[in-house]
Amino acid sequence: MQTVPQRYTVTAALPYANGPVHIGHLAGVYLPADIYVRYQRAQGRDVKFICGSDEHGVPITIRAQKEGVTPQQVVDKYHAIIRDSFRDFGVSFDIYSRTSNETHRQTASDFFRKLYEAGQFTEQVSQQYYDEEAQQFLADRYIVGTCPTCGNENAYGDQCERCGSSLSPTDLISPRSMLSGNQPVLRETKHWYLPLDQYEPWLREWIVEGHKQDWKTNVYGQCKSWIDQGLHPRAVTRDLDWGVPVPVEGADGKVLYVWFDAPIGYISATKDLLPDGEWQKYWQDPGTKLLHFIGKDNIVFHCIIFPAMLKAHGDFILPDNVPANEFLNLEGDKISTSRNWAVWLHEYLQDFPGKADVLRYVLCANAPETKDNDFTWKDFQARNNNELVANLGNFVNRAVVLTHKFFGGQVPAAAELTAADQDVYAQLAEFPQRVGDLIENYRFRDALNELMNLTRLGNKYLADMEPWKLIKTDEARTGTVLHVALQLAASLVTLMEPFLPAASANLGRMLSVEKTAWTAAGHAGALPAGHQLGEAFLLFDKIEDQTVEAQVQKLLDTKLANQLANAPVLAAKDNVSFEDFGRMDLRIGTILAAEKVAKTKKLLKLTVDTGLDKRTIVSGIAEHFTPEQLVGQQALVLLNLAPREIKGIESQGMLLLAENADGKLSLMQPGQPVRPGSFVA
Ligand code: B3M
Ligand code: ZN
Repeated sequence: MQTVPQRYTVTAALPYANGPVHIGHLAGVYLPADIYVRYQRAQGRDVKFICGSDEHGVPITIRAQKEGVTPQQVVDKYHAIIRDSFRDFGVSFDIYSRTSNETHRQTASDFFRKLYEAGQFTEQVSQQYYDEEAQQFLADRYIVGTCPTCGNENAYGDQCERCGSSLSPTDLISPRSMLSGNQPVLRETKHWYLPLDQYEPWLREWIVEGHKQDWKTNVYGQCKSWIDQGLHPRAVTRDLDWGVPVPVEGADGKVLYVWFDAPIGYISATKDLLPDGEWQKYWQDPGTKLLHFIGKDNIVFHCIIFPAMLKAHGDFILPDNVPANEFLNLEGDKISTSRNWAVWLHEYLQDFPGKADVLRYVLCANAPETKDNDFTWKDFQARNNNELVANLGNFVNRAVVLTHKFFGGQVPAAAELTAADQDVYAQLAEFPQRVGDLIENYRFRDALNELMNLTRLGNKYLADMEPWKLIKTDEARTGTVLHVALQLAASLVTLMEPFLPAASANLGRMLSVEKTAWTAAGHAGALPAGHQLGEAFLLFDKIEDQTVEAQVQKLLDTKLANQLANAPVLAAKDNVSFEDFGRMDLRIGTILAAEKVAKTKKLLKLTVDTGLDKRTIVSGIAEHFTPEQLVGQQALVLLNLAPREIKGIESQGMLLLAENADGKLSLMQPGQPVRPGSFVA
């Protein structure tokens, strides 16, 4: 028997405010955290659910540089988009704060100063790359150069994205600064380090011995391997002009490393939520269970570095568990912001308005809990149609519609219960505990499947009892059957709420009941005889083939755009003299007529007004343009190309076209219409 903690502090990783959030974020972190929290609240427990935007660090300044705006503009823009996406998907944070605010600056500063004054840091001077033109030290991500392993000329200072090698900036051959393009120089700089090596014995005892049983194997395994490899001092400051300034003498131009300040953001956000004297309970009282929901790339920061920081500080409790998930892929490919290979949450809701719960369902049913998983639109459609519509929706719909049809929408009285009815009630009684235990153990997919077993039970009961036939012979028995079925439906309002909060609210409206406490959802009787139901409507509707095909097409378009963006540009030709170039007579002409050349696939015969004359040009563009698309258009023409005969027609010049990387041709046209014969020079 687990003892129930006095209260829960549940955090979800602070997303970088350098882009919108996508299905991978939701599936890996925010959805499991939200299900957990909603369940605990339904159990009547004291929970604070904490999150906010991570607004510091190089991810933000790089994005600002790319978009040509300030870091503040970047975080303001994406903070709002991310916050709204979470709200629209029903992620029920008690607070969604941001690390650029004053509470956080103060809290992170104080945290650093306390460790500094207690002598918890070591200082080290090291050589780092400096851009003399930009007058800045360069973060690893700001240095590109040739990978010593694979020769990729655009490897980053911390990693080569082609061969996956992890690098340090001095490994790069011919490094260049992303700020000025110049070769950076090495300069001395001083930084403060958290001596993780000193925490190794304690971390080993706390994690390897203390949490082998209760942490997920993927989390425990990563931690153990880090510790076994030996821990090293870790710099907690950076030379950067965006972040929390290092609050000690002699640290001009230095800020806290983003991974030092970001987890402190959980504490700052709790302070933003609660008054002084209250927030401390959620971070300092040992009766509090602290949980961090994260993705697998954040494990070391939450299981090793942040706990070492908390331990060094001394005032705080440590996480009880860090239920990290693996990654979600999209249609067989790694989700990537820079390649735009993602389903963005805000775009999904534009394409599927009112269907936030459908995505919640699919992402939970297919969550990457123990291994990487794949999201496909076919699976999305199948789960919606076969599970939400045909199972859950169908059960509820039949129970409610039949009650309206046969009993005027009033819950009929139950006559004597048969063994089958009693069995259904007995099974119902077990569901809250069964679903709850799985949630308590972070097995959200299994929990959801268990919930669906309740609707399967309901469907089977109705199929066995056939109230739609029974009504012809036995109205009282029909009433009993619907009475029993409706009790199951009412339980669903509570039991599905953590997973499908909007659908739960809709079902509550349809049945005209409120959700109950979690355990009470196992007791039949929420809907007494005579209770008037609300209107019947469909909780979920079918998703058609063309709807998901459009989404697949959108992804194919992205793939093509990426291929085009990465296609090599043709090598340069040899130089020509100015005189040679001057001999070409280039003009703008207007196409007056166009027709296909008989018995050819590619040729069009064009009549072109060149200003000097109207002449015939044969062009191999019939697969790219219809004659109608061309008539009236202006185009670039080489007039003095020696005439030649093509398929018995004399072609007097050449139409010049631009060829895209995918082979598509387009006309070369002046920015605005010009007089035919206008000279091009
Ligand atoms: N922002 C990394 C990420 O978004 C980082 C998490 C911070 S949690 C304190 O994946
Ligand atoms: Zn490489």
